[in-house]
Amino acid sequence: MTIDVERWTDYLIEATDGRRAVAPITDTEPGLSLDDAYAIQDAVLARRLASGRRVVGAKLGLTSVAKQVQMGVASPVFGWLTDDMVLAADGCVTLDEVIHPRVEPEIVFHLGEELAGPGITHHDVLDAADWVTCGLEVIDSRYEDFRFTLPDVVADDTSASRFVLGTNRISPDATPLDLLGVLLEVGPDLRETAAGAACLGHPAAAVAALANWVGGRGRTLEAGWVVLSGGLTAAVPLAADVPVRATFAHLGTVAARGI
Ligand code: OOG
Ligand code: MG
Repeated sequence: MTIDVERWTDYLIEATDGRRAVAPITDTEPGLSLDDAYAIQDAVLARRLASGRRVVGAKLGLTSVAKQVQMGVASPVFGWLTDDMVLAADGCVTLDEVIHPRVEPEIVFHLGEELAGPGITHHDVLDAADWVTCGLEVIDSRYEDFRFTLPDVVADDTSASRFVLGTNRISPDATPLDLLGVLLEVGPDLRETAAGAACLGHPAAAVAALANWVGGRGRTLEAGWVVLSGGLTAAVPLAADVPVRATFAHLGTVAARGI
């Protein structure tokens, strides 16, 4: 590895804490590899944990064609969720604390048992999860205009910023998750529609892939964690006082708004 991991870790933490978008790392380091990027992601997380944060789960990103097309990056990615990212059930996001937030609807798993890859299948995920709910992820790329390449977005914890969960929890096998429809509304306007299958064919298959990827890096998905399986639609900007609402079949409604 030829890159200076500490330098880029400082760079991303300062952007987050200073609420200031910065140029993608690859503008300066065009050779940034995916391994370099995950090393920066790990170092950013380690700093956060050293300052008192706690991991509460993991996330997939760029698991739907809608997201891959919107961001111009055609490969799924993963990142980590910490306790400071959890929003109250009203989904209010203090806009002074973020840069340029966007919102996307996701199917969310809560793990009752750990998932240790490799070899995890989507059936293992359905067995290990004790409940499933809907969520809105608030992404907030630290890069100007959400402009990034695959290694850039990985280094930046895949734009993780905040998330809010719905209150309706169902058993993972209560209904076929690939057939769950979702409507995404901004204020009174219907903006996007999708089904669970938009997420790599089945959201549980995406979580299985995640368990296997992190397993390859010596990590497990732990009991008690939440896993965001990835945005089903393109993300929409979060503005002051305009509610963004996702309504899912069987899972109910979850909303977020900027304040
Ligand atoms: C990267 C994060 C993508 C998802 O669900 O697709 C993501 C981004 O779009 O900024 O979280
Ligand atoms: Mg997401």
